[in-house]
Amino acid sequence: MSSSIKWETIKEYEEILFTLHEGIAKISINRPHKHNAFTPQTVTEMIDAMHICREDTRIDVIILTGEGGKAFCSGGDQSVRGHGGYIGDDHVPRLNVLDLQRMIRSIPKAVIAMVAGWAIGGGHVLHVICDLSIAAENARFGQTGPKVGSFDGGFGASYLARVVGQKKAREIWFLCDQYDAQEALQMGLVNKVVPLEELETTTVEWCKKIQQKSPLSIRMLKSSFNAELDGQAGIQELAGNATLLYYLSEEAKEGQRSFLEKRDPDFSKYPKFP
Ligand code: S0N
Repeated sequence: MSSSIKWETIKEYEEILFTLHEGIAKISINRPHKHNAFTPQTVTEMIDAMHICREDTRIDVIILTGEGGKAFCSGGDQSVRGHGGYIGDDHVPRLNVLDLQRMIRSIPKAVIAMVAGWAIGGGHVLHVICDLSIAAENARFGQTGPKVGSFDGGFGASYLARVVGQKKAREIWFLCDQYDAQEALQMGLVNKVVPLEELETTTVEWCKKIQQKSPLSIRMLKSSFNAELDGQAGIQELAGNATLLYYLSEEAKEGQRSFLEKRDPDFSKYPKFP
């Protein structure tokens, strides 16, 4: 999956790589010996990287992927699954991938899943939540929960059903079958399929197309797509963006100025649109 694109390290971690190329951040799970299954530490590192992606104004678009070309992510690492969650060094059981899911969904920048090989279980859910998914021809998709004693009834069920339809989503979960890249394309689970050797260059091309667009427009669209599905949290996200836009207006600034200048605000000159 390697390409000639030069990535510079943003921050060093133990279980992920976090790199940058011309405003494009890449978060890559680096556990290819386990098909990039995630531990609580992997997820904590991904959450930290996502925080940086949100705050760092150099970053426009985020790619989520896995190292090695054989797996995007095979879900929770079953060898550290304990009583009530996945167990890290602190011996506390966690399902912190749910926090990561919400961050991918709410970060006001496009997140693209770059999928080579397996996207299975909780790894499949991660790509589903991303705004766009680009798959290599070797990509394989599926859920395993009912086989390995788990399920994701949140975005993993309801949002999947929004993406592929109720019948297909139930088939994916109830049968635990695996689907190749072309099948995934046909069911609208991915946006594009390319040869493995073109995966990174195509994904970066898509990122660059997004980078040329209005960031506020992309931001508003992402929260608009989320709003209806995400209930109060979705409305909060969209409304937060409306407030951001309002803060940019002279009308809102007059309100702030009048307070600081200890006078009544004069909103009379601002238009009342029909
Ligand atoms: C991906 C599969 C189909 C690939 O098969 P293949 O090619 O035959 O490779 P293997 O020999 O099986 O794998 C290579 C090595 O990688 C290890 N490995 C692979 N996946 C995992 C994994 N998930 N955990 C630990 N190790 C893994 C193999 O063991 C092997 O290593 P060696 O050679 O040393 O034995 C196949 O590997 C497969 O089916 N993997 C398991 C997929 C799976 O069931 N994943 C877990 C599903 N559940 C979740 O992801 C939970 C998500 C979650 O946290 C959650 C969140 C919200 C709500 C609920 C949940 C929940 O708990 O479900």
